[in-house]
Amino acid sequence: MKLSFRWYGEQDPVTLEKIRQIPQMHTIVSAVYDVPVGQVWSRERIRKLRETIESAGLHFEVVESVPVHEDIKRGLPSRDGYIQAYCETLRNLAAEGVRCVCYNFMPVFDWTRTQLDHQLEDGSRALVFYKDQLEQMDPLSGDLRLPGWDESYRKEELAELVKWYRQMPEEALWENLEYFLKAVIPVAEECGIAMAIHPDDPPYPIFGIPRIITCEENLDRFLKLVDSPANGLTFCTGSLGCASFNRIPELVEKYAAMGRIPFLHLRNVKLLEDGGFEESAHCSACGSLDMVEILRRLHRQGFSGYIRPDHGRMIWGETGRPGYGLYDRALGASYITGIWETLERLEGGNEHAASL
Ligand SMILES: [Mn+2]
Repeated sequence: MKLSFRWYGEQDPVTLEKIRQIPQMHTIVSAVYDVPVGQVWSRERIRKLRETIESAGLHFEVVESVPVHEDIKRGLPSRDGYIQAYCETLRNLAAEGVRCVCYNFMPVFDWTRTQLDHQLEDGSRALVFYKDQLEQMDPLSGDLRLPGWDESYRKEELAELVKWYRQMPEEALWENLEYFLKAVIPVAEECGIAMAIHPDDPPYPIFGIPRIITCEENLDRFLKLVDSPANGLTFCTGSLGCASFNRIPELVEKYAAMGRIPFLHLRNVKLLEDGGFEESAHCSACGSLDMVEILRRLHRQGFSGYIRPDHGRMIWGETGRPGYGLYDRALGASYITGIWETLERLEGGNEHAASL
């Protein structure tokens, strides 16, 4: 496996120099952030990003994310132009050495939490999803905003979009996803990029808007839409794992064995009895997922893709982008490398698995 870490560019308070000092760090996961959704990322912009990352002694092989324009998800006639632009961005990324592109197909709202700074018992702060808080949120107000969501909508536009999606059947979203994949995956194959869809987070419909990348049955269906190694998953243990119907170790093993996990987000969540959840520290004892079992099954399959610690809590007084501070994610990274090294020793290095 190759250890990676998300970086939000020059504005990120977590600098490349700091990330470089996390033991075994290999690849930066980043994006060109200031190009409007739907427009082409130029070779020059990507090259500049790559050079910045490489000059800090790291690689730039994974992009998270190239966002998919809403018109593609809605299946509007304008989608063809946006898909063309998407393909051109992929070619430009490949030409600059990018090997894997994460994206998602969630309508309007990206990942959703009800609070970003909930104080846990030990004094750390974490992202949480509480059912009672969710009931207080009104998606039609146009006021819902979370970091990372597309900020370009005006209030009224956002409300209109929500209303529009509420009458969209799930099957229509599947058709639009298939249309997108049939255009994009051949280009990804041709230029050597693995496309990696991120599961919906949380993995069930909220606010009455359809969500489809949610569970084993749907992941199977997704992978069959275009049956190619270039059509893969960003297997996010925390997103899929915040629904108790997803058995994470089994799923990780199944899709890794199929060669369909180019990229993995590793984090733990603590499931609450009413279906809500809290993001927790990475280690198994802190949440509901068995992280050793997940990594053991991945290791057994000779996993050689990219792993990054996912969200971390805010600890030691750190402030910054919720979920993306340095300290707790660095602890997560070291926890992952510790388990991986143990697996290499005890189970033997799989000849297919690139050692760290
Ligand atoms: Mn994730």
